[in-house]
Order: sequence, then C-alpha cells, then structure tokens
Amino acid sequence: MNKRAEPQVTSDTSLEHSAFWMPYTANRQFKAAPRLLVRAEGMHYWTADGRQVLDGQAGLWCVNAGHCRPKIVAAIQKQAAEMDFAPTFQMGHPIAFEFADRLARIAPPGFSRVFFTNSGSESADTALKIALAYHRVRGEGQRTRLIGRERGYHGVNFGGMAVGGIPANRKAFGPGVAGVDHIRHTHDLQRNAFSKGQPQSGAEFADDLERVCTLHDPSTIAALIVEPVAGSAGVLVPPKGYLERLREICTKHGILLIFDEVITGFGRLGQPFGSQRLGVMPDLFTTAKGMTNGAVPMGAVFVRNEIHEVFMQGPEGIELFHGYTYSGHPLACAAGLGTLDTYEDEGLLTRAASLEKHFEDGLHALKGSPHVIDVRNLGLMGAVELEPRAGKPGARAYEAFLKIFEAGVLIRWTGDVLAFSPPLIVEKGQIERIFSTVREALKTVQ
Ligand code: PXG
Repeated sequence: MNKRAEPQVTSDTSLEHSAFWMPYTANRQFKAAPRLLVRAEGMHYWTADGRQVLDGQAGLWCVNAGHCRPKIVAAIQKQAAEMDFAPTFQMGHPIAFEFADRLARIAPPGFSRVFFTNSGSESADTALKIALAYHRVRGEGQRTRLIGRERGYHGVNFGGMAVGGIPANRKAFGPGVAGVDHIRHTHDLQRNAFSKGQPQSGAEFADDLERVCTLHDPSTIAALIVEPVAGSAGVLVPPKGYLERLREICTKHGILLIFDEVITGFGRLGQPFGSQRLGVMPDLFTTAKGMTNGAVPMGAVFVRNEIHEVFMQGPEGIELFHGYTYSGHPLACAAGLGTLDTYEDEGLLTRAASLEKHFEDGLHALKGSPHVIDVRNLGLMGAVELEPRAGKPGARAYEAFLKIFEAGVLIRWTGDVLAFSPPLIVEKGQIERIFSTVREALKTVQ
C-alpha cells in the first residue's frame, strides 16, 4: 500500500503538520504558535481562545464596511440557493450586468466599462493586457513595454510581479516578463518625514518617467502602472504635484496611465476612488478587495469609454481574448451588490473624509514614541515607520505587531512599517484605542 502523510484533522489543536501551505507567511514559525480567528462582526474579530480583537486593518485592506454585514450576508445566501454558477463566456446572467452598471455609476465620469476578475492580481494582469491589446487594435502594436515603479505592488501573477517593485516579491522567480522597466519610488524621509497628507517635496520624482521614455523611445511604451498611494510598501503618499506630472508625461507620449486602486478604491481615501481624492484621472484602474467587502473574492478593471470604444470598432467577433471562468461569478456579484447597498446606506464611500483629521492627529501623536522615524497618512490609510533593528530588517515591526495583537488590536506590518486601515465604519473612540495600544506596545519593543 502507498504510504503518505495523512493531513492533520482540524480537531487537533496542533497545526504543525497541517496541509495548509500558508501564503506570505513564515509557515514554520506560525504553525509553532498559531493565531487563529474564528468569528467576526462589525469592527471585531474573535480568536479561537475567545478573545475579542479590534480590526485596525479591515482584514487585509478589504473589509471596508466592517464584518458580516447583514445585507451582504443575505445577498450571498440568497444567490447561493438560487443560482450557484453560470458561465459568462458567450452566456450571461442578469446579476453580472446589474453589478457592472452599479459600479459604473459610482466610478468617475467617463469610466463606464467594467471587466470582472477575481482578485487584485488578476485585475493588474488584466489591465496590462487590455493596454497592450488597445494599442495593437489601433495599429500601434509596437507599444509593448510596461512600466512600473519601485516599491509598487500589483499582486503576484507574472505581469503584476514584473511591474511590481518590491524586491523580495521578485527575486525567487526568475526574469519575469520581457520589456518591463521601473521608475523610481517617491519615498524621501530626508525631506518628507512626518508629513501630514501629501508631502510637499518630490513632484520632480515624476520626471524619472521622462528618463525611461528617452531610454526606450516612448513610442514603444504601452502603459505605466502605479498605485495612487502605495499600500504594501508601507503607505507611500504621493508628493503634491507628482501624479499630475505623471499624467502629463503619459498624455504627451501616448502612454496609458493605469492606477492600481485595489487598496485605495471604495472609500479608503474619503472619495469612492483615489483618483477622485487626488484629482488625477488615469486611463484604466484596477480594483478588488473592498469591491465585495472581502466577502467573496472579486476584482474589476474600469476602462475609459474611449478605450472600450476602440475595441468595439475593431474586427467583428471576440474583441478581447481574455477572461476567467469566474469573471462575474454570481455569488461575488451578489456580495458586491450587498456591499454597494451597505456603502450607500451608510455613506461609507465618503465617510473617511470626516474621520481623516481625527485619524491623522491620533497617528501623528505617535511621533516621539520609541523607534519611530516617520508617520504618514491619507484618508483612513496610515503608517508608522520604525528604525530597523541592526542587521535584522523587519524584526522590530514584527515584534510590535505581535504585542499589539496580544493587546487586542489587529494591524499590519510590512518591513519596518506598521500599517493601519480600519474599516470605514470605525468610531473615533476605536481610532483612539488603536493608537493608544500601539503607543503602549512601542514602549516595550526592543
Ligand atoms: N494591487 C494592489 C495595490 C494591492 O494592494 C494587489 C494588487 C493584489 O491583490 P490580490 O487580491 O491578488 O491579493 C494588492 C494586494 C499588505 C498586503 O498588507 C497587501 C495586499 C495583499 C495582501 C497583503 O501588504 N494587496
């Protein structure tokens, strides 16, 4: 008989031999001392040992309306019983059309087309492919280069990884996609540390795009992709004038500008989308996460009408040879409609604007706490950067994250940065609790 290791049954409290290969996790470390969440409601999680934890991170930047909201739960339950799945390749079902139209209604003017994906990574790759195909269908098939930015994060698939700029996410995976280059990042602690909102200095970092254009010949470049505010790299807020300048350079050279709004979309910055908050419009933008409040995986690429129109004027037949089995999945669309209802009922797509000052003041009061070398924020997105421990990058923030979690607050750590993005239903007192917990924890961090 074949001998194979039997997976551990879930009733066993030890996860040491569990079959679950966890994503972006130090598996051996985690399984030796697991942190399990078993229930969620509103602003809180509950752990397996019964502790209540305040969610300072909207799950993983996605649960913008708070957990287990009744309209979302009911919509998913109803749809699961009514029609579990139906194809969207050469077939359709009403809820996908309804959800796309509802999304287009909250998008900035001119973005009335929506291509469904299942994640932020798929949205990034889809947007890059649409950009390439757009140039080709209009007879500029030589535009094949894709430009990203250092410290950018666009998910983990090959396209998004290639244009991404976080070294650890790239180094194990070979040469990636041909024809990709990067512009420099915007992080400048010397000039901009402790900026509230958009930093004053650094619009000129956008000129690095001109360097890349000169190097490659701009007529070979299809698109530039950037996050309006870089999330995973530790909440890097664009300097004043920077995105405007990127927009100008892209327009001048016929390069499509893609905003990756996977984190900044759906109210995080106080407007439905980051472009609206920052006053700069891309040509396409990607979303996921808050689109279904994290309840069912889904993403989307929003496309300017003119770009969509070019495809519709192209050769008869399938206009874009791209799509996923689950593009427009009924359960995800139902979750999305329940999410938009909840956002609209409670004014959540703009609620961050009314809390921003309170959040900013609470966050910036951490200036002066041990190890803190920067504090930065926009909307309900914030970060505290810690001085790295000598020879051990990330170790100090990880220790802080663990202590903060033990004290009953979930935040996020990435490198030497603590990041905050509470659900948009957060109350002022809960904002205070998050930051006072961080302050107390930092006092004991080595
Ligand atoms: N683009 C951006 C801007 C993202 O933040 C993705 C694409 C990929 O999305 P999916 O759904 O494929 O994971 C993301 C995801 C963190 C962290 O705290 C950030 C993300 C995911 C997990 C952790 O750094 N962002």
